[in-house]
Amino acid sequence: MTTHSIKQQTGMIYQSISGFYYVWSEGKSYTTKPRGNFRHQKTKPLVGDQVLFEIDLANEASDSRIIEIEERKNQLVRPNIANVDYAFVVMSLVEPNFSYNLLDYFLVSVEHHHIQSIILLTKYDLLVEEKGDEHAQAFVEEIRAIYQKIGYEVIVIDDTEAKIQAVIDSIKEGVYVVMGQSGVGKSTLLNRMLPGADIETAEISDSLNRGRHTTREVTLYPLGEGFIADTPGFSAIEFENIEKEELAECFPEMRAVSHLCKFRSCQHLNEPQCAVKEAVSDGTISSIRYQNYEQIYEKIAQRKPVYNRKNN
Ligand SMILES: Nc1nc2c(ncn2[C@@H]2O[C@H](COP(=O)(O)OP(=O)(O)O)[C@@H](O)[C@H]2O)c(=O)[nH]1
Ligand SMILES: [Mg+2]
Ligand SMILES: [Zn+2]
Repeated sequence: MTTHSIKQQTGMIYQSISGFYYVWSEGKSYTTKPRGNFRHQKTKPLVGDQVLFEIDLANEASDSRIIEIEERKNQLVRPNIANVDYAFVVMSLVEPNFSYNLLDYFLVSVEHHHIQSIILLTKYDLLVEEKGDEHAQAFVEEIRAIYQKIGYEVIVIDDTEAKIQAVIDSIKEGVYVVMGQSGVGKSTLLNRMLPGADIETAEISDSLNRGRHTTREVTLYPLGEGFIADTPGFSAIEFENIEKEELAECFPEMRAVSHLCKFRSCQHLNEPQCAVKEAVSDGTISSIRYQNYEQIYEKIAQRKPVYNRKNN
C-alpha cells in the first residue's frame, strides 16, 4: 500500500453494524472500520459522529479506515447517537390528551442537550371529531401563541399524507430525532416518513432483545434536507442530569431576560427585582411556562443526591 493512493475525507456515520461503520461523505456511502490504534482509545465511534477517514484509492473495494472522531456537540443514550441538531417533540392533542406540563418537561430535557425542538401536535383529526372545528382551531392557536413566540416551530398533523409531507418539508440540514411519550404517534409518523425502514418491526425486535446485548443500533436516514433517526427517544422524562441552577437556561424566554435580574445567581423564585417574574406579571412570559419552571425546579430540589451523575 503506497501512501499516495490514500485520500482523507470527512463524513458522518449513519449506521453501525457489527463493528462496521457506514459513513456518508460527499454524496456517497463508505464502509469503514476504526484504524487499529482506535482500540486503545476510550471513544468508540457512534452513529452521528463526524469522522475523518482514509480511502485507499488503489483498492476502492477495501474498507476505509476511520482515523479521527470530531468532538461531539452532544450525545444521547436512547437512542445511542451523537450530534443531534433537532428533535421533533411529538405531543398528541387527544388520546393521550395534550398537557402543557408534559410538553415543557420534554422541551427542557431536549434543551439541556442543546438540541432545537420542533413541536409536532398529532391527532388533529381526533380533536376535531371530539370538539368540533372551531374549538379545535382555537385550542391549537392557544398552544401556538405560547410556543412560537419563544422560538419553537409548531406543526399540526393528522395521519394524512399531506400533513406528513409538511413535516418532511420542514426538515433542514442536520440530524433529527423523534421524542415523545408512548401512544402519541411517533412510530406512525416515522413509518410514514420512512416507508422502507420497517420501524414497527424494529421496535418489536428491540423489546424482545431487552436484557441481551444485541440491542438494535439506530440508523440515520436521509430525509428532506437532513437526516432522521429511525428510533424514537425519551419516552419517559427524568431530570436526573439537570442541576436546578441550570434549569432557567433550558427556558429560552427566561434565558433571554435573566441578565436583567438584579442578582447574577437569580433563580427567578423569590428574589427581588427579578426580570423573569416581572415578565410573567406583565404577560410577556407565559404563566403556564413559569409554573412548569417552578414545578420542575421543585422536583430537582427534592431529588435524592446521585453520586455517579452522568455528563449528559
Ligand atoms: N386519528 C389519528 N390516529 C393517530 C395519529 N397518529 C397516530 N395515531 C394512532 O395512535 C396510535 C398510537 O400511535 P403510535 O405511532 O404507535 O404511537 P407511539 O407510541 O408514539 O409510537 C396508533 O393506533 C396510531 O394509528 C393521528 O394523527 N390521527
Ligand atoms: Mg412506537
Ligand atoms: Zn430572576
